Amino acid sequence: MELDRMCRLLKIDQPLPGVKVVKTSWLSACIKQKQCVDSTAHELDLSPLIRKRKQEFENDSEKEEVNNGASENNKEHKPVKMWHSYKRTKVEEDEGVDPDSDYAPSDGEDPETVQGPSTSSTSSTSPEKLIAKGQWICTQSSKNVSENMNEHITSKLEEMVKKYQSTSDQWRAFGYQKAIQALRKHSKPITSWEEARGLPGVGARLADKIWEIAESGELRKLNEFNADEDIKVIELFTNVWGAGAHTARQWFQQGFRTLDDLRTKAKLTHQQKIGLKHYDDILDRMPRTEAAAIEQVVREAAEFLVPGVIVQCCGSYRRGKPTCGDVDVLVTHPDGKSHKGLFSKLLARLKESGFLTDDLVSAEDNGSQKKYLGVCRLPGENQKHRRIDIIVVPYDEYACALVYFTGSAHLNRSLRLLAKKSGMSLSEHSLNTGVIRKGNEKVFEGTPLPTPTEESVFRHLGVPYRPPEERDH
Ligand code: DCT
Ligand code: MG
Repeated sequence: MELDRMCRLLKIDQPLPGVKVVKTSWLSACIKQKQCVDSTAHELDLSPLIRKRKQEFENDSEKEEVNNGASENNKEHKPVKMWHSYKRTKVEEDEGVDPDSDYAPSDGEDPETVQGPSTSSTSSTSPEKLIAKGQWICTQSSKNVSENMNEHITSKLEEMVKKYQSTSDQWRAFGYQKAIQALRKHSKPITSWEEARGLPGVGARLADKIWEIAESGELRKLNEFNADEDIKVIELFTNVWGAGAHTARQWFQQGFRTLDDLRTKAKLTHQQKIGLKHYDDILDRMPRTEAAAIEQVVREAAEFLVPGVIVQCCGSYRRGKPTCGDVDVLVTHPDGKSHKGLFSKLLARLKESGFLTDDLVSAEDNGSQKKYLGVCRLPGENQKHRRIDIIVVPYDEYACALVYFTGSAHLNRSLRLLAKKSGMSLSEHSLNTGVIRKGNEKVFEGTPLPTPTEESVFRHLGVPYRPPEERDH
């Protein structure tokens, strides 16, 4: 049976990780022997089919952005894994196989873009040369990004991305994201199928979809998704914090259809219980004034414990967004040592006052940085519960942590890729030079460059400095 046909019959988008597919001979053998026999001899090897399928998607959706020069582009959607790898692989306990694992090794760099030779080598290309060769997201101000002339199309494609993400179809999701990016950059509304097909990253099938929206304002496939009660339920479940697409699908397969079903019948992790308890609050974005008030609560507690401490709200808040999905608070101390021991004292104090209401990840160590993920609530009537992340970092990692935690995620991917292609390596800890890679593997970590300020990080990378408001890519 063809893989596509099998997926259609099973109503799945791709073979489920860890699920074996056996020939009917296995069933016959079980019946004959009146027991569940070992399936090994009867299993279908799906890997060539999966590879073929992946290749098809890549061919279709990852046509190189030749005109844009840098090959950074088509990898840009791949999630940066760092702190966030925790959220995906452990907290979400997603897939058994991390859907992103093909794309981002633990330091968050993209293995596919810089294919090192088989022997050890460093890339000798300077960032300036790389920048001169193509358009890098990180060299541009997000404010200069021209108006999206195809908003009517990209908004529908964005909905498709969400659907595919919740059904674990990462390849399709990437394909659509890539098309969205190309459409956003396109300086005029799409007026023909050929024009859509000519966009970088857009194959024939995606061009069909784009053209369908351009012509009719609708996308049948999206309407089908929206009408599909099963997908609605899976989406509802995917929005539980700590539940990924795989868990959502499992709950669905166990017969659960509502959040109440989950509350009363599902086996939930600690994080999922909290996610359910504050389901609506967590999904709701807060006004930036509220994020500022939350930052202030953390600042007062930290200042009480260690005078002179730096407490800075990063993420979308620092980028000047009017609303924030969560509050990302960075804490450090300019004396280089008083941050030590502060993490647990600060959390204890914030819990004591009732400000921190629920822990999601109470302490995650990342080198000399520490991170807390939880839920907080401002004092007073009618306050909502809000997601808060707190990181405490040593002062010598402050600038790199600040760049990372401010984001956007998209900008971070671009900066890291530029660093990688220039034989450097950027993380939330440091910017290293002289990194040696063998293929995708780092065989020598390199030497940290002095990065006292964010400006210095940008300068080493040959990228014009952008204030946070211009990093909202
Ligand atoms: N980050 C990253 N890669 C990711 C996710 C996040 O580099 N995959 C970085 C950049 C932003 C920072 O971490 C905080 O992340 P979020 O809080 O998830 O994003 P945000 O930009 O603050 O947006 P939101 O308003 O939704 O919180
Ligand atoms: Mg945030």
